[in-house]
Amino acid sequence: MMQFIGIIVIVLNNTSVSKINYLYPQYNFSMKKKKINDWIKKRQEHLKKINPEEIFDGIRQGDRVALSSGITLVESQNPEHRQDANDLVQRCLKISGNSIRIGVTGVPGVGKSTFIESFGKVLIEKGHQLAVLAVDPTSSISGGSILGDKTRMHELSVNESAFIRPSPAGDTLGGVARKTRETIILCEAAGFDVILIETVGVGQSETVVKSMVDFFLLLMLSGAGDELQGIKKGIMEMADALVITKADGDNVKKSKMAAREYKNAMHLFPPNENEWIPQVATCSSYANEGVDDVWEVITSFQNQIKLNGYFEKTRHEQDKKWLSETLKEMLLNDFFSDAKMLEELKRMQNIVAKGELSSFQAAEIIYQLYKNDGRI
Ligand SMILES: Nc1nc2c(ncn2[C@@H]2O[C@H](COP(=O)(O)OP(=O)(O)O)[C@@H](O)[C@H]2O)c(=O)[nH]1
Ligand SMILES: [Mg+2]
Repeated sequence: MMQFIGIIVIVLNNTSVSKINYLYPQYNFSMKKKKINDWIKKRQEHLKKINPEEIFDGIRQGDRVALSSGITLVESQNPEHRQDANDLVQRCLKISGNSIRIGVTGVPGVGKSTFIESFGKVLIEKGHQLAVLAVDPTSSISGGSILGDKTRMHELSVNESAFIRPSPAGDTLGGVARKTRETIILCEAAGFDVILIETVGVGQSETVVKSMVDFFLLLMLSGAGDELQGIKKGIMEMADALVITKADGDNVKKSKMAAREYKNAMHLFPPNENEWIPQVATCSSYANEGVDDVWEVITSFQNQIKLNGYFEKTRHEQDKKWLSETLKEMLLNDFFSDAKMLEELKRMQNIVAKGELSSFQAAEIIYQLYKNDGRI
């Protein structure tokens, strides 16, 4: 009887896979499943062998394999790895911080990855070591910009002075951001002195990236209205420099005009506390024009705010912010992974829906229950 059931299950499984394959011939799901399982197995075996002390020694010597293993440890979703990851980050923290952290943002298609490729080459020629990270909360759903980035950053990805790591997968933007922040520390400990963080322009991710970088670069297209570009005024206000991309061919004149308009618009923004005046420029990654100038702007920014103390001050403020953010994330995870609390929440949702209690009263009751459970 058991064998019989087993056969039926297999037959059903095969049918459903071939049905999916028939409906979506562009994807081979049975192949994909095997590939994913192999990858997970390989990753788990790899993590078993990881020893934070050895990784730290490797990272300190600038060993890329060790750095990749360290990042894999930091990114691991397995709670058993958390302590080792914390140990590693703690060790790296002591030799980190000696870098400029740059956030690069703009709507998809504006030319971020292509810009990073040519900007990266400029930096490497100047003797810098460059790490490129990404914060893309959509990458775990869509499969991400990983593929696109690898092809756009072809030369960088094979250069010994550059290290490219795609966005970590995660359920929440907060989770993705925490992992990226820890990855910055690991990269710095490995000797990378310029950290570029590419973000997809989807609103919230910009704010999160702003809170982990020293310099925030906003790339814009000429000719497309602000609304079209999905860029909110708030994001323009966060920018330390605004660069109009693709200023080549027929686009040169339009780009210069757009730059002038943005310059005027930015005069109206309130002045920055660090006294930096945001710069507006144009560039073409294709023609390699204006790319050097962006680095010059960043260097003068760095000189100015190191001199007036805001470089350190901002980093300390960011550390404080991240302490509370991480704590919030931990508390939320603790609550929402508790079956008893979730059951109570569901019960209260029904009561609130019937109008027997207000949302606030219900929340208070659940919170008290959580507290009395000794959770806080
Ligand atoms: N003409 C021109 N096209 C560019 C330039 N930079 C990028 N592109 C093109 O714009 C498209 C989007 O570029 P990509 O770097 O992937 O944008 P991202 O989505 O912001 O990372 C690609 O087709 C690029 O080839 C440039 O400097 N000039
Ligand atoms: Mg990209």
